[in-house]
Amino acid sequence: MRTFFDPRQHDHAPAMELHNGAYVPYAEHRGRMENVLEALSDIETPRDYGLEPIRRVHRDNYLEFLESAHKRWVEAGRTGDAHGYAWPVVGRRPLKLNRIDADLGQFSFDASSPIAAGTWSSAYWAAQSALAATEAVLGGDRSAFALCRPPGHHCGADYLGGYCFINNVAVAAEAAIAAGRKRIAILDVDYHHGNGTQDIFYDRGDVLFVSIHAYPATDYPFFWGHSDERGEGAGEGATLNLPLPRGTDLASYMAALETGLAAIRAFGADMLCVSFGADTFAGDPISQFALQTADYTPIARSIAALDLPTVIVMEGGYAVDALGANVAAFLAGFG
Ligand code: SP5
Ligand code: ZN
Repeated sequence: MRTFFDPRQHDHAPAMELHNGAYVPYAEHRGRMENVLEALSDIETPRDYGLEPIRRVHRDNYLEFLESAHKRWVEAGRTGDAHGYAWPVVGRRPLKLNRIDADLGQFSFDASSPIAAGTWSSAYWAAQSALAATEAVLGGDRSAFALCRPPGHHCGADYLGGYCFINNVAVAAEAAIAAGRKRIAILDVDYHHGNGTQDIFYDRGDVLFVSIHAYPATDYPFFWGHSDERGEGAGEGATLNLPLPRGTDLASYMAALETGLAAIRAFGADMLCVSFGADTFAGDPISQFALQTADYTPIARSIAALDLPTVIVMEGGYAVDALGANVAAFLAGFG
């Protein structure tokens, strides 16, 4: 399977994140990719598809903010990574506030996703990797893998969060639609609910979003991913959330997966995009499912049995020493 990664995706290097009331080392670090790159061979760098495909997903004011935020942070006399501390919980009027702290609150939803000097470059090239994998599949490959870092599924059209800045899987889906595909299914198998992807396509009938994740009553991102969220307007019924309890093992995971796959079959997709997070692994330091490395192969085999052209996009996975093996086990299921 062709695999895409750009070395500029390493540039994003926030130092710390807020976790349980203390600053701890940033979990989504470049060592993750280094472990995966060692486990895979024949990595290709993407070509540059430009900003246009990213603008199909994200609002211009958000992209302008993201590209300039760290520079504005430095100009404001700050050191370290750009970080919000006030959020407009009640409502978000389209205010034009010329204060970096206000904009950090306006365009984010959590306190664990700092913007560092290299963030824009890395997020841009992660999206280009997703576009290269999409181009491979549109060109006739059965499947392709975008080794995206930073990940993307937590960020929406105009907000970042959850270590995510550009929604790579949404960029891939929109690129496929722009190339003439009519109905796209997105299957999100990261441990956390893909709230950004859900928001982006919530009122769309041409993109089915199916997510298997930890119950948002116990796990991040809390405010999305509940089973009664089913889409709205033209998108009503085109969102399917399948939350599972902490401790979930392969048997109960597979039961939920079969439910999700049946929905994808019924939808009649002409292409599949998979948000693959390996944070469902038993040894993940921030997650609580019980999947083993070998489990990723039968999971992937079931997904491959949909027999759809498939773009696989990397999301989370923080058990760094096992990450390459877990990714390789998943990709092996696509044979
Ligand atoms: C893409 C993805 O998997 N994002 C997950 C975001 C979860 N963020 C909230 C959990 C914070 C846990 N921080 C632990 C840091 C340990 N160094
Ligand atoms: Zn995750």
